[in-house]
Amino acid sequence: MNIMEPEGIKKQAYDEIETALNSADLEAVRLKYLGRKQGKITLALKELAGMSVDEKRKNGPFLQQLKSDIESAISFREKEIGEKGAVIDVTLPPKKIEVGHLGLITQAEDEIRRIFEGMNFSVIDGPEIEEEKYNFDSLNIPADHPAREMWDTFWLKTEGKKKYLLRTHTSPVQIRYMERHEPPFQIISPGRVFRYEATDATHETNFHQLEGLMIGKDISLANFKFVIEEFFRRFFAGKTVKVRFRSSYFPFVEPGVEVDVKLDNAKWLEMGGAGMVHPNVLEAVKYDPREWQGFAFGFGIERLVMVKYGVPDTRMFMSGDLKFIKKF
Ligand code: YSA
Repeated sequence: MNIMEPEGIKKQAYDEIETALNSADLEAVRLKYLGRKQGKITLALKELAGMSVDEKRKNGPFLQQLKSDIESAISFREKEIGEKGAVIDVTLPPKKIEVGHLGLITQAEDEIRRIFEGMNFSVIDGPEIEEEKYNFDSLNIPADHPAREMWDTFWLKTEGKKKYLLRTHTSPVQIRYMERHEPPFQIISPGRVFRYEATDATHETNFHQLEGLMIGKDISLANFKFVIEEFFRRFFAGKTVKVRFRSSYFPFVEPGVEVDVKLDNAKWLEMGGAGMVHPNVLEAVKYDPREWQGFAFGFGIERLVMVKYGVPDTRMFMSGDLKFIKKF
């Protein structure tokens, strides 16, 4: 070391200490300057022995000070690294960040929305925590009605006179909408529903439904048939789907049907229920059933997606299985 340039040495040592990223880097700096055999400062101190008294007086204290300054700087940096943990080296190539994407059900909901908006339907929303009145009573299913057993219910706490539950279907949205709007209109409402029931390949406790409602003058089941077949044609684009309507019963429609779909060689799968809105339901929202009629339907979104993409088990949607999620 040229002891005539101690300021340059100090600056260089400080730079190296400051840019040290971990304790191994710091140890290398310590050895370079303070190492017992080859350390630059150590060697310079050893050189003092061969110097005159005047030179010793001139350089000795300064070198001692430099040694102690470097020691302090190293221990300060050591603490800093310890507190921060590993210091980020911005020159290293970054870790590959995996970008997430919308889940299959959300993607399907978006597609369903677009198709129905294209047929002039409005998209509306409703609450998942629902009042008994909207989930059942106003849909022509009073407390003692045996049809309540069709929907195994997660009941929530009663507040005052109001009984709350996790909605078992999206049909309460029909009532909420009709209470606030005058016909004619056509709406859909996709959303999450809950049922307290045993699960299997086609049943989950937590799934999604697509509600639809069209009210106007002279609306008939033929209108429903056209709308739903047109929806299937667009949703299952390019695939041959067969649709069948079976007579069925829901207290809020008369007549009622169930709709099954079959793709190519697959089995028939029940997609949902539908029918002409029951006069009692229309009267409950103060519509005159002699003037206004309409159809309503409720489809399982998971079921639609199962048919479209050949998903064999509805429980896969909620499994969190990354292999399944990344496929779509
Ligand atoms: C009927 C007539 C209307 O005018 C309007 C709507 C409806 C449908 C009615 N609200 C309802 O919920 N009927 S349903 O109990 O038969 O369910 C409709 C569809 O939801 C089923 O056909 C099925 O596709 C799906 N579904 C029902 N339970 C399910 C399920 N999907 C997954 N897991 C479950 N546990």
